[in-house]
Amino acid sequence: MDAQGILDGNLGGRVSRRNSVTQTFGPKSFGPNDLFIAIMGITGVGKSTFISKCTSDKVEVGHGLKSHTNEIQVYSLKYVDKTVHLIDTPGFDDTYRSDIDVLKDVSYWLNKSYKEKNIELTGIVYLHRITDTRMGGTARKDLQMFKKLCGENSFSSVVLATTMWSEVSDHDGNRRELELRTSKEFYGSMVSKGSTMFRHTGDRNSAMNIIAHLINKRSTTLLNIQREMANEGLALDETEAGRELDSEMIRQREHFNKMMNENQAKLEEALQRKDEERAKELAEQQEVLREKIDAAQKSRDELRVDMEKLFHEKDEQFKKAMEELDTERKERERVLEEKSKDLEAFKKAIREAEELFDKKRKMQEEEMENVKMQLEQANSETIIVLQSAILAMKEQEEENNQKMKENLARAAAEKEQREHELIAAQTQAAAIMAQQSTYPQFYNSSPPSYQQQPDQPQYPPQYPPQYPNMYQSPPNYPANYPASYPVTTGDAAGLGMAGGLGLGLGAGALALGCSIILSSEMSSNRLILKGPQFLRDPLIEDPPPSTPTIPHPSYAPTQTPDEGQWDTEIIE
Ligand SMILES: Nc1nc2c(ncn2[C@@H]2O[C@H](COP(=O)(O)OP(=O)(O)OP(=O)(O)O)[C@@H](O)[C@H]2O)c(=O)[nH]1
Ligand SMILES: [Mg+2]
Repeated sequence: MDAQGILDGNLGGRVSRRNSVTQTFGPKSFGPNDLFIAIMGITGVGKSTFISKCTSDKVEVGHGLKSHTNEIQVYSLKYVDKTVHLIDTPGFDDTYRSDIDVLKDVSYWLNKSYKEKNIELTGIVYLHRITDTRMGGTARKDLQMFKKLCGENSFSSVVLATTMWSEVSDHDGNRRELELRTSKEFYGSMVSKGSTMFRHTGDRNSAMNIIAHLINKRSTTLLNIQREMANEGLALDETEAGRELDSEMIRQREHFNKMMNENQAKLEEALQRKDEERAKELAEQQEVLREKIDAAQKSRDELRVDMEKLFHEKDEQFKKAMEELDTERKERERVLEEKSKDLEAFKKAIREAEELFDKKRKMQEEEMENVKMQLEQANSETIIVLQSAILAMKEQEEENNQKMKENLARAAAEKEQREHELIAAQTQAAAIMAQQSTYPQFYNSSPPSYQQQPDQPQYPPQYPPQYPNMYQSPPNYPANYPASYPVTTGDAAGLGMAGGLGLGLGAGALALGCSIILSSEMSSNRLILKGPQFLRDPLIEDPPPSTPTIPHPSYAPTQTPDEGQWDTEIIE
């Protein structure tokens, strides 16, 4: 493609060159200022959305029916002097993957990070949709698995956060929250062992309050699955979570077996009746059931892996996936380089074409001047010939100029198109790089700083003097604290209703109720203040003057964080 080509309307084919830039990602070590928080819950509860509120990284959020987080991803953010790594986990009931794969992925990450990087979690955020009308089979199973995965000793590092409050009425939300909190089968057993319930209202403040709550605990925890596999050398099927899943699969297999037996009787009956069509249909159903039973058995076998085997299996998968990503990245970089060179060459050709256009126009003008001079000196015989020659030249010139102008305009449009293509190629290359750098194992590149939004308060607003009071949720709110005092009208209705229903809300449960309400209140802008005295709602009557303000111990100033107080160690 050259200048004349452009003026002639020939924009040329794309040049193809092979060239690639390779970039390696080395292992990263973590220090005491690296804190790890896992975000868990069944698929679609809003784990990725929650993370996207905390970090400026692009987090893949699902908007369709298919599950979006297929493997573990780590997103990091700066929080004062800490780097918080949020671990986005795949949810059970994933539409693509079996529960076994999910358990394997989660166990792999937790054990690998613990064994090889000495990483213990600062906390776990377990999300649940408050919109769910009941704790369905999957949610129940997932919660069971989650409890077994963590173990009672880690319950105090768990935040049980409910999402999608905008989609539910206060009445329903309060009722469901109360049921979750009080039922032992749901959160009751965890809350009684130190888990804290939060309402996640869907905004950044709310998400960061939860993160800050866990950071303020200033401790890390060793999960059941880590202790069992990494310390005690148990195979996955011997761990509590593995056993839970195994018995689930046995239940499934028995269920399918029962269905098969029932089907078999129907099949024999159909054969006796010589109802071939029905018999064929039932035989096909039997085949499907047999496949399901085989799959359940295969999954059970897959659970029989110890930590070393699990590492090997996953490392191989990881290596393969990394190689695929690397190939894809190189290809995208090649395309990117090709496109940018192509675009540069094209821009140069356009510049030259514009110069050539000017030159040609000047030449035409000179030629025209020449003919005009001849016309001045012409005699009556040649004057007519010259005049018609001038006319023809003018017409030709106009036509040529018009064409060249149109071709230049087309070239400019093509240039714009190629610029867009280049940007798209850049975005694609960046996406693959980002994927590589956050790929399952560990976050290997420097995390982006937490971006303060101009209209959002700083996290934390004044650090360290008030730290950690501002974000601390009082886990054991004094039982004798007046119920109406820190409660909003909606919450008061909820509590009143709870009392009216006589659900056995004792002082302890009431205390926990207040704790939840405070947690949810803390997540709104207006309540980022210290101490219970600031938590009153203007709509609620002030307590009688005689009511003493009871400072809760958790509001007492604690030590300013310094590296020595964190449980993690520097990893070389
Ligand atoms: N109304 C409302 N919608 C939400 C909230 N959180 C998430 N969503 C929506 O719920 C859908 C699923 O959210 P995700 O963040 O992808 O859920 P996930 O838990 O990461 O799902 P998986 O990756 O499949 O396990 C998306 O359409 C979100 O926009 C919330 O607090 N309120
Ligand atoms: Mg997700």
